[in-house]
Amino acid sequence: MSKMIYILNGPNLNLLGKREPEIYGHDTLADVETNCAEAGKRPGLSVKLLQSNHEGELVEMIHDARENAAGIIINPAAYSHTSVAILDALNTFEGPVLEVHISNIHKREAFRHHSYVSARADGVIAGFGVNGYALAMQHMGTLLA
Ligand code: CA2
Repeated sequence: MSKMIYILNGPNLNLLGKREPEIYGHDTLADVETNCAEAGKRPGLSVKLLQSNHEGELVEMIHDARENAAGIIINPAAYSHTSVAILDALNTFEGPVLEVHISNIHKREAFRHHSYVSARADGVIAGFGVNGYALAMQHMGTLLA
């Protein structure tokens, strides 16, 4: 049976592919889900991609993952830089957590250089564009083999 991976996305990422393509590219979250499902086939992983603009909803998605997912890939978006609540929720999750940023947060404004989530993440990918999600899926396959 395949192992379920939750791919969680924070605020404004519903606009992916529709605004600011010079920073975030042309692919949409639907494309990300398709690419991650493809990347998960060989290692036997299935994916559920979720997005919310609300911090508490993201916390509840992580609680849901505690019961229903073997691993979490998360792009917390702006909450990366502010949310102790999301960090605390991730600390209650027992499986691997991989953090993805589409842009290279270290090349951008100083306030984006720190991520609370990185204190829990088993790995961080930044600046690989939306391909970072599929790369994280590949690594998830290794971690859960
Ligand atoms: O590079 C990333 O993936 C970020 O997590 C994206 C966040 C930003 O606050 C982080 O510092 C880095 C912003 C997500 C906004 O998403 C949009 C997508 C398309 C158009 C407009 C916003």
